[in-house]
Amino acid sequence: MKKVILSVAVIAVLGLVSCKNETKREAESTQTEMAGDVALTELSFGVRGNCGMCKNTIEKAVNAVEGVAKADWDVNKKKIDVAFDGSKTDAMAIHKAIAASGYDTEKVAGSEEAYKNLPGCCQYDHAMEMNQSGENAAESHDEHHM
Ligand SMILES: [Cu+2]
Repeated sequence: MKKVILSVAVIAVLGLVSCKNETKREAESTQTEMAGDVALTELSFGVRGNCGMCKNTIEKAVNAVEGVAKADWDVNKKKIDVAFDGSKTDAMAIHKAIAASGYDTEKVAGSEEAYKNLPGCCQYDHAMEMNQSGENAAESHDEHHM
């Protein structure tokens, strides 16, 4: 009989404890929204170049400009897509950065000095057409797709 009373007491105590623990504290969901996301300016323009190494050089030059969020040069189209924070930089600063790395853009001729220091395969033709469709190279050999 004693045992029964004891176990009832134990259960009662446990019950109390667990009740205490379960006091629901509804964490108010304070979802800090990243509302401060800056609106980026997107821009595409022609840039001459030959190959994957050119791509690295050009994109590196653009990414080094403060405020640039994206730089993607297309080797087939001879064109770059950039996105930047317009409060930190502007299109001309990006053209100049590319030109300083040795590459011609639609607006600024590439630095001759930097051009001379480019690897031989990267010394593109200054008469090269910019902003190409990019389709000639890719679609003339349909059989080779994937
Ligand atoms: Cu190259």
